[in-house]
Amino acid sequence: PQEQDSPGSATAVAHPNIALIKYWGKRDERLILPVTDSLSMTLDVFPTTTSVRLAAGAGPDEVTLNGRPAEGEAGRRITAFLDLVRQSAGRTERAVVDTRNTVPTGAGLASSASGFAALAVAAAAAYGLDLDATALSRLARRGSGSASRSLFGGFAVWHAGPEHGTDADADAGSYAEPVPTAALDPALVIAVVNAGPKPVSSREAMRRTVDTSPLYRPWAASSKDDLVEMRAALGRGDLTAVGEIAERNALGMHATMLAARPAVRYLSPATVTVLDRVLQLRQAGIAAYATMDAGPNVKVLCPRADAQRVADAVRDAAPDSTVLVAGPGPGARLSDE
Ligand code: 2P0
Repeated sequence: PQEQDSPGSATAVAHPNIALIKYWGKRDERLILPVTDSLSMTLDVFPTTTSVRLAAGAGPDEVTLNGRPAEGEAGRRITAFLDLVRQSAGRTERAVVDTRNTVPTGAGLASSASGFAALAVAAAAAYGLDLDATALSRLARRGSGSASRSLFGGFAVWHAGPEHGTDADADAGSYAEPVPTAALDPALVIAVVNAGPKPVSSREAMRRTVDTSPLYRPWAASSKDDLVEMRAALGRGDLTAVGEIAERNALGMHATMLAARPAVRYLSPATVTVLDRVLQLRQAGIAAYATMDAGPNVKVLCPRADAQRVADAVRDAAPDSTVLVAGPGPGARLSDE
């Protein structure tokens, strides 16, 4: 509900989200339409702050990422996204974009989710597009699929949208929305075992998995069932079931990649060490469950009351990692920074 700073200029903040039911695979690369629905928790750590200011005169957009000019693929994706916003708004001004990530970029820690969610909110306001949260979610999706979910705080589901029909129907049907939950007090213990950039982009890895992995279709089918069970578990506030479903869905996703040709393997020895410790925690009666994205880092879902004990155990298992405790965080919004 905040007002933008001035006409043609706006700043937005967004947080990353971690999927408990994963998005892995597109059915349309241009529109970023996923094969399956996915469901995530938005975090209260690692915000991205992005400002967009319209500038007079011809020339390319100026994009700064953590104080340095954005180069290569990152710069191209941001410009392509701004082109889409300009086209929707019927405007032509170029933009000066300044974005600050507090999370390592490209390390499987959802920097593109917070990044494109913040950019969608700031750019829409700067170019005078009056969009509600659903429309902003759809727009953010065009930057990076997972960004559609960071429009919302807490738990959000991203609908794949209708498989048949026109592009316009598919686009309209593919957005995120909040998921109703009973009282839950979850924490996500994040073990950053390696903050370096990933060896294969998730975009390329998804494409290769869909095109070559014999395990892809079975996982996509089972993910539909996982989503139904996950919604039910959230609805009754059953964090143990939420964790169980999330862990099996993530391991299944990694199995699809391991079966791709050539294989995509994001998990490292440190990942497996942490997974072993999570299993030991469960044997000791703690409802701790792991999920991993396009990188070796492990996120452990557990009751908030157990988060310190889980964090200590993970630090002990992987002494070279950085471990922090996150909770559910807010959706993307304009800021007066
Ligand atoms: C997710 N991931 O659901 C999944 C799980 C990584 C593993 O979304 O090509 O950066 O920009 O739509 O959203 C990472 O992929 O991919 C991702 P694009 P994105 O969070």
